[in-house]
Amino acid sequence: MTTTDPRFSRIADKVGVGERLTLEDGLYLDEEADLLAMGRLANEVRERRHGNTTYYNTNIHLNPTNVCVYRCRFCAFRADLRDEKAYSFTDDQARERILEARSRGATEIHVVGGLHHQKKFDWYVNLVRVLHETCPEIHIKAWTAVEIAWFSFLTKQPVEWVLREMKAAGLGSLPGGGAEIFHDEVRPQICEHKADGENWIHIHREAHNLGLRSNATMLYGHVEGAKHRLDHLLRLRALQDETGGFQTFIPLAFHPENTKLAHIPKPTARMDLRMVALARLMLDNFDHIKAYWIMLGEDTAQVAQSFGADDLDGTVVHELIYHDAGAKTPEGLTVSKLHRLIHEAGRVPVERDTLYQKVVREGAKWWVDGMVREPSSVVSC
Ligand code: V47
Repeated sequence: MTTTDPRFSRIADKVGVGERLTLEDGLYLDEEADLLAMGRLANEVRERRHGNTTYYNTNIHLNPTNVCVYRCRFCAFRADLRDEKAYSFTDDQARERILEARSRGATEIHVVGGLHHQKKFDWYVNLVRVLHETCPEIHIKAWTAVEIAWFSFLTKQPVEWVLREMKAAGLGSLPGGGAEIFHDEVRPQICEHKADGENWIHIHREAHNLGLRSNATMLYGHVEGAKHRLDHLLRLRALQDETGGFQTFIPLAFHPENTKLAHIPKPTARMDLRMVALARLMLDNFDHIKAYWIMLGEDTAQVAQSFGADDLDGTVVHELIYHDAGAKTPEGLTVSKLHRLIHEAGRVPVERDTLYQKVVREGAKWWVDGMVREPSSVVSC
């Protein structure tokens, strides 16, 4: 133990016997606790759940359009219709992307983008259909709750209808984006007009009720404070108690470059590690905490594996949202590089698919060597 603070000891005792931490415990951990002591405690929880395993997946990203009706102050990716950088994928481009995914041996395509005011719901649902029909074996993790809310607005149909349509077209699960910070002291300051915290929670509840799994995120390091972060985590924990439908929590560090909040410095590695540990300790009903290497950077993602994280996300390949905002990481990583990040952290890499089924491949080489790899078998973790 690196601290003698009795408040920390009480929290450690609770964690030791699996007792749930309170809002007050969370505020103390966020604002005052010794970082190394907290990291060690979070690491104990992580090792109790996952031993020495760190998960990763072979995936590819597709951001079908950057044109967006919203003007989120933290976003560097969005464009107006007539901007030089504005783009929208055609069906052929979508097909090409998923065929690239297949040729790289990907088990997942991650699809999120802007809310294009000239595209109808059909354009979005057709994209999922095209991807699914081209490569039905690749899991489609698509649309943040904010996009689902937009589709419901466009069609004047309930969220449940939107989700059923998407599922019928081939949607496999929902990513965790669009959550930002739920608290209404913060949300209007960073993403005015878009689906509020209650709506985000409602959409994930509906998805879980339809048997779709989803992820959850929290964007930190901008104008929020500890009480907003804790409010966010506790709302996620409450929904998870209700549905059990979340798979993983991903703390997302704000990247300020090219955004309306460019004056705010990027969170430090200390804050990044504190958020990973805080999430592992507070979200006692989440199986996984993801250290998304793209946004943490490879170095911090390595250390995060000893601060509560058990997953690094994947190969990614085409990343725009963070790179438009100044991320210095590569846009993708090879499987062998991911293995290195995990091995060097003293962990054992295990490839998973989107639903955390273990992927077993045959042969010693990976797609990085130009070989087509399809999952040879998938077994339950
Ligand atoms: O909702 C946008 C964030 C999210 C910036 O579910 C920014 O597996 C920092 O949710 N600085 C989208 N963050 C990405 C996302 C995600 C990523 C990886 C895996 C999964 C998953 C989900 O990115 C947005 C927003 O919170 N974001 N701009 C920025 N400048």
